[in-house]
Amino acid sequence: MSSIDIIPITRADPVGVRTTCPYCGVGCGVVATPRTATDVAIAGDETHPSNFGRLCVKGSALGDTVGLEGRLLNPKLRDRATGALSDVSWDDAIGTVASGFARIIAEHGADAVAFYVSGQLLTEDYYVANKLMKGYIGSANIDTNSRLCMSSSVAGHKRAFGEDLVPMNYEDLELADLIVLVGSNTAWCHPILFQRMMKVKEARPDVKIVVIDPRHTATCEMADLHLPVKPGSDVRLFNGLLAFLAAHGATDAAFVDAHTDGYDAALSAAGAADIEQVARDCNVDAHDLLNFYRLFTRTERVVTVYSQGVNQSSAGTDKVNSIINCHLATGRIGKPGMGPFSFTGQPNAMGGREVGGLANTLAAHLELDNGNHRGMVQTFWSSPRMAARAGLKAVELFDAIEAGRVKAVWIMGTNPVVSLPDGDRVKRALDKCELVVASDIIEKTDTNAFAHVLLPALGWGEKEGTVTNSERRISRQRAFLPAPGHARADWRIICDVARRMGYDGFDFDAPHEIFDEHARLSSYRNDAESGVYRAFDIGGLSDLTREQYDALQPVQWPLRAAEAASGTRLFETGRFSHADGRARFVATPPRAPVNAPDSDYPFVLNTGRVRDQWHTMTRTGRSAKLAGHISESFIDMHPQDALACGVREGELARITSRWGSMIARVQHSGGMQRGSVFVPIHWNDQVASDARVGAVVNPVVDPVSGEPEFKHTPVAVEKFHVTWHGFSLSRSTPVIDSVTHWTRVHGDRFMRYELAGRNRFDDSHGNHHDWARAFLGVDDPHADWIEYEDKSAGVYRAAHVVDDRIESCVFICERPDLPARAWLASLFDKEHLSDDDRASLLLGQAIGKGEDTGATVCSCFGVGRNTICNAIREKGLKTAAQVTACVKAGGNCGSCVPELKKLIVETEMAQLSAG
Ligand SMILES: Nc1nc2c(c(=O)[nH]1)N[C@H]1C(S)=C(S)[C@@H](COP(=O)(O)OP(=O)(O)OC[C@H]3O[C@@H](n4cnc5c(=O)[nH]c(N)nc54)[C@H](O)[C@@H]3O)O[C@H]1N2
Ligand SMILES: Nc1nc2c(c(=O)[nH]1)N[C@H]1C(S)=C(S)[C@@H](COP(=O)(O)OP(=O)(O)OC[C@H]3O[C@@H](n4cnc5c(=O)[nH]c(N)nc54)[C@H](O)[C@@H]3O)O[C@H]1N2
Ligand code: SF4
Ligand SMILES: [Mo]
Repeated sequence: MSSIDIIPITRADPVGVRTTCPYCGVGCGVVATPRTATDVAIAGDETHPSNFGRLCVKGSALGDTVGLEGRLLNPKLRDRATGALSDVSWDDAIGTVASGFARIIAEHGADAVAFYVSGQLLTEDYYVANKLMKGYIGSANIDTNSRLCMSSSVAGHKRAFGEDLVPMNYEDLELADLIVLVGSNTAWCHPILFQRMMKVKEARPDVKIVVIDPRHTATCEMADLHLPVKPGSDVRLFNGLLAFLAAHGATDAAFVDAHTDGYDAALSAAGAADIEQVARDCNVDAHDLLNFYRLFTRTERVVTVYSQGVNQSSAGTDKVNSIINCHLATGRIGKPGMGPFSFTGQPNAMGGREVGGLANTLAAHLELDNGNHRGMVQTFWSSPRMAARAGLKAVELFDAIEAGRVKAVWIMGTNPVVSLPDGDRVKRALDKCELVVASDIIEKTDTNAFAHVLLPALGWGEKEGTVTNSERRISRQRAFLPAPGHARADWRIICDVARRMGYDGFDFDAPHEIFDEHARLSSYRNDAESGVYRAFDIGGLSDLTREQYDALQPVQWPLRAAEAASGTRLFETGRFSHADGRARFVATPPRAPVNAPDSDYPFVLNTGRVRDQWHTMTRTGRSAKLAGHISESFIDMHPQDALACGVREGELARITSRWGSMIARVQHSGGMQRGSVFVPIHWNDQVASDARVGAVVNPVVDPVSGEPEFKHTPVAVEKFHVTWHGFSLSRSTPVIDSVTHWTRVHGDRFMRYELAGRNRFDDSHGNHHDWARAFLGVDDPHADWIEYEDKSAGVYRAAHVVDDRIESCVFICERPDLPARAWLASLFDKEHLSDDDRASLLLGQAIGKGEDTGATVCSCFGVGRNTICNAIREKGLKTAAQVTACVKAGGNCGSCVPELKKLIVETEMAQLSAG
């Protein structure tokens, strides 16, 4: 392995660098102050208009994730015979990629190669990737994980507005009197926007919040009304609303006449305003439904927020349009405090859409299926060719790879083995593919395991560029750390390959040059007369010098060259982007999800996110602080459903669909309706033995957008039998192959493994002692080894001590009834174990250290559930603010406040029923 160049930071007086959070689409400003190359102080940027200084728990923990552990720091090639990876020079790596792509294009045509990119790339990276594939290679086989995320919104916006436009500003959330959250767990997924809404609600208690979600989520803790709809029934609900608005004379006929087309057809497709019938179809209480419809009818200032419960559906695009229809019908769009608001998932979902990173779009909001647009872009680029038709959308793309039609793929900044539906098929496809190239910051991912060429990219804090957030605000990501090892910026890697393939048009030396080209293209012939008007125009940001680009303040588009100010909400003049300037209603007759539950697969699998993890955990998974909240994957289900499946809370179960299976621990959050199960998306083969839920998800897609139906797969649930449960904490990696089921959890000074096994511990199958020593890798017979065994109860505990410091320990029990992990973890902080510590290891519980604090609720201050509930009970606390004052929980980022509210209610209920 070649050496890792780490340039030490030797600033006597560290300077904070203003940058943007690399996680969600809220796009919060961060001030990062590096103290060393791996130690960075993180604070919210008070001047940033997204967050005004606040950060959620993931943002606050960014400092934990910048270390070099696990980083990919050298280009690597895989030996096809042995499968081994070896370091190569950049020159070799770029040569291998360029010649590999060129050969396959020469032999099989441009459509035999593809890029699969990501809404986490910076706009500059994305721009050159798209330019290379569409304008130089001449294929549109570039698609992105935004296909899995925002493509139904993109398609819905285009149908309604004539362009992919999110008209809203964050401020509109504060100006609204009613906020409807559809398929959005805002409290966990867009926490800073959630906090902004909560602040308004505190100041103006009349503001109403309605949540439409099959699950009772943390977001519901703050809602006035929760409609636990039948999964997939949103179109029916909003069609019913449209009919209700019409029946009650609540539409804005003047707006509809002046600015829209298609109202009558949409209304007639919506069906009758029959509350009872809609309530039955959506499986909600008719009274609650009527309340919602009335609230919507009488409140002028309504914002309808939607996220993945809407987009990730086989009717995703129709869901989007059924929502927009209600806003168009009431004229509630383009005005303060009202409109449809698609919250974007990834930090640069919007930037990717601006540069046309989807297989069916062109750059700068131009259309691939429009010959005029194609000609314009080709002229602007002076490129040798131009893709003539739409390329393959993500799911189709991997089908084509499996079928051998696409023979080379370059994956950048995404982990499709984990995140695409039918994940085992993705594995098979990549396994067959002639040339798989992956650019990542981490070496070991489920996807990189299939790559022939690994390209080390610069990560957050090392790279320079721009991102665009949910309200169309462009912010700079700035570097504050040195480039580690041989990692290079994504844009540079792409340009290096393009140049090696012999293409001009990629002679960029710095990201501001790319941004300038992007800005100029956005305003190129962008006027009403040319017939290619589009609202996306950042001509006002052309010609920025490097210094101006470096100093760029967060700024919203549109920002036309002639205009000094930006930041208006869109559609204020009632003009939309269709050629005639009018918006379109879209008729959305309700459709049932493609795959319905049946007797073999009786439950609907819903998948989504948890508060403290980001996607496939390559970054958040490295933070011990973030691991505390939820450390293992789980299957959340209704207790009666669990009973029917023969599983109890805390036990392991296997979920199976027609596509695949996975294993996780059953839990009852109390928020699931009967017939539905929920599993988080984050855990994968790097961190668990069998917890990749993507393997189970059906590959059904929305017919318009191609977005997968991640929220609706028919599945069966059965108990996963094991003979023992356990966990280990160790400073070095244990021999995990001998364990049936495991999950790895990052600790500060150790790795924790949650374990379960099927083997018997007895004289003929090997005893606990031998197993534990082999597992922890202790072969010295004289090792300092503390051990306790109760054969009749199937309980075993052992610890290995080196120089009076704990090295590792393992706890085993026949039942899933194990001691708390927190006090054991604290032993790893000690240089010397006391006699009490040794005794407590034998006893399996802390001696004289008070209570078990329970699972972490507040990650910032590490406050556990039991501590919080005890304080609520003993001190009679009634509000989240009182809990914060008493035990600190919720006092930093505030992400746990909805959970504090839930614990207050639960504790009060428990007290009532007890006494
Ligand atoms: N903590 C955290 N935050 C994140 C991310 C993360 O990984 N972790 N990822 C970011 C990204 S890329 C994205 S796209 C966003 C996603 O943000 P969200 O969309 O808020 O998150 P999800 O958990 O995917 O799903 C939202 C909700 O949709 C509900 N749902 C399921 N089926 C239906 C249905 O038929 N109708 C309705 N109305 N609702 C339904 C689910 O129960 C779930 O609560 O989060 C972003 N923020
Ligand atoms: N079942 C189910 N599946 C889903 C979803 C769901 O709700 N349910 N949601 C879908 C959605 S909305 C999304 S957005 C996707 C997300 O899914 P992915 O995009 O697959 O998830 P990430 O873990 O964000 O992958 C990002 C990868 O890029 C790497 N990386 C980080 N920074 C950089 C960089 O600067 N350059 C490069 N080259 N690489 C970098 C990371 O290490 C990681 O491997 O998952 C989708 N999949
Ligand atoms: S809400 Fe949290 S994850 Fe999203 S951008 Fe802000 S700090 Fe980052
Ligand atoms: Mo996403």
